[in-house]
Amino acid sequence: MSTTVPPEIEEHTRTLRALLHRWGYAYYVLDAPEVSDAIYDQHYRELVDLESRYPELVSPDSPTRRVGERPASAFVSVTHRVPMFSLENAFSQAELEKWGERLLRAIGPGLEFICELKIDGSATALSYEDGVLVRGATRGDGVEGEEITQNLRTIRAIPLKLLGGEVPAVLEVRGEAFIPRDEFERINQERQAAGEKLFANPRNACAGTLRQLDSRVVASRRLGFFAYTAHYGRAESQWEALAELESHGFRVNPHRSLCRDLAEVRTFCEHWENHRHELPYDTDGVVVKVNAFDHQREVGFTSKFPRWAIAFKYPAEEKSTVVEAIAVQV
Ligand code: NMN
Repeated sequence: MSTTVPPEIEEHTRTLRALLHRWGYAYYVLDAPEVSDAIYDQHYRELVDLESRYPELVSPDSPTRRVGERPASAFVSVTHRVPMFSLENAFSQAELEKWGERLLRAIGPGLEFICELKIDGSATALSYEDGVLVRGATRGDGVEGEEITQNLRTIRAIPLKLLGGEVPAVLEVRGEAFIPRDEFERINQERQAAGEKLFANPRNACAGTLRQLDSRVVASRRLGFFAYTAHYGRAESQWEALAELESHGFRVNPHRSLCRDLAEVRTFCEHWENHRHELPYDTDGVVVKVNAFDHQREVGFTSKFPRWAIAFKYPAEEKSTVVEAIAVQV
């Protein structure tokens, strides 16, 4: 940093940033604000003010750097450090059980499954180096995606810098960016008022938003993010990996379950098939994985998919909203 910045100002800037990071994390990831909006905003404005008075103080991990920058002219292709595979689907409990029984035969006693909600958004890859977010990309074809770092930085639940004392030199995170239902309605109302084409559903709205060349548009929409995979971490199982992601400051979906048998897997899937509409975001199924990484390695991959994971898809629903609306009016 330049010597023209008084050391006490430098120190104060660091303190402000640390406070805003902590309060943003409590607010956006834990859903448990530590201070009022007025206090948060007052400190935020103070930091903006200092950074504009002393541009030497601006750093990429500052909470003020989430607001979007100049529009890009095009997206650049990037090769994922670890390919992003797609999952085999199970469209019925019978198919899911057939998959589970095959694994039971291959692995035997001690096999555990983990169930996670399948969020209906856009799969994205985040790369952290020495704890700092250096790149974010779309899934693309799983091998190559488009670099959309600037857009992903605007999502408040994505840490610009990992939390926690010891951070790995490299951490590859996978997660789902999504648009909550109420935000989807708000965006469509805004588009209708502007005479623009409406988005068909939150998933399309999310994909369309992430491919905006102007990250200020992305910043103006409230996207959410749930992390679900960590590569190069310390965990020995998917359950531990999710806890590790939480310890680094990511939002991980709380509705997950470690299951000792297929009956427990079935109970989880049935529960969420019936209760999914109570969630403020769309889900289209449940991802079931073999929990232990040793067991995952033991069964490996087919030519297309990992053998140790499957996506249980809820049956597609009839579009009955209009009928319901009429029924309510009568
Ligand atoms: O654009 P950001 O900084 O994320 O803030 C958006 C809104 O969210 C602001 O109104 C701000 O007050 C609020 N917010 C509140 C807290 C808090 O701890 N009360 C934290 C982050 C954002």
